[in-house]
Amino acid sequence: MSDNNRLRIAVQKSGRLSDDSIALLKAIGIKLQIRDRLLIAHSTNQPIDLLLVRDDDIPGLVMDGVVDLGFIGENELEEKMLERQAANKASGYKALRRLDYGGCRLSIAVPNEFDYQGVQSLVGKKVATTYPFLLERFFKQNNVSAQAVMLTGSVEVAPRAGVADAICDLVSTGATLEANGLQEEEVIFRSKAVFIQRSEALPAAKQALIDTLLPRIDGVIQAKE
Ligand code: PRT
Ligand code: ZN
Repeated sequence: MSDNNRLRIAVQKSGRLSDDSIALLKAIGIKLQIRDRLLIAHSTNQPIDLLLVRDDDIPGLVMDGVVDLGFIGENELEEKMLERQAANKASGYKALRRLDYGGCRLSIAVPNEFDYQGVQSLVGKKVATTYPFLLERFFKQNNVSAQAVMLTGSVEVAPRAGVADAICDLVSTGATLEANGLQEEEVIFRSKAVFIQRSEALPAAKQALIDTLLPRIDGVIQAKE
């Protein structure tokens, strides 16, 4: 069993947020020994353990109080919060710091030949996405009656495959959209990585440790500016 006195931090195991999150922890003085394939990594100089998981799992681990802290993209966090609210599951968390990496936007894009005249052009259309709750919230806020079609991957090929009329996906440089003959039309959410804590109060010693980490994170971010 795990030692309950050690701070548990969920970090993406492998992906766009992994290296920056682990580099940040190292930069604030946490020594880590990370071995491939292992779910847990222990710090050798602090009472801290990392849980290395898929990013999709991180909001739920924090909201269920399985871990104390997590590094996650705001897009994934907000989507999971809406999903859990709809299912009446715990969806609370505390955002501790917005970070300087993982920047992207969640955008609606249409095929180049689509005659887009604003959001009303989406009425009656199918929009493929991995973020159905964020997309449906956008539809509702804009009084658009359209259908979100859930795809966990290859969203950008959905229009060509005849599965959807448009897509709603993460964009950073825009190269993927361009390569797939898609035009970005609406930015529905802007995201960066965030450092979050479970909403339930922690034992004093754990909270005291977190309170020493935050100024060091601020220092690292400021030094890069
Ligand atoms: O395996 P696991 O589930 O952990 O990873 P994942 O494949 O779900 O996530 P990953 O590692 O791809 O992304 C993790 C997080 O990084 C996202 O949730 C965002 O918060 C952030 N992020 C930042 C991005 C991007 N930029 C990004 N460009 N996530 C994905 N993309 C993809 C996008 O989906 C599209 O396919 O990159 C492509 C677009 O990039 P451009 O540069 O061509 O516009
Ligand atoms: Zn994921």
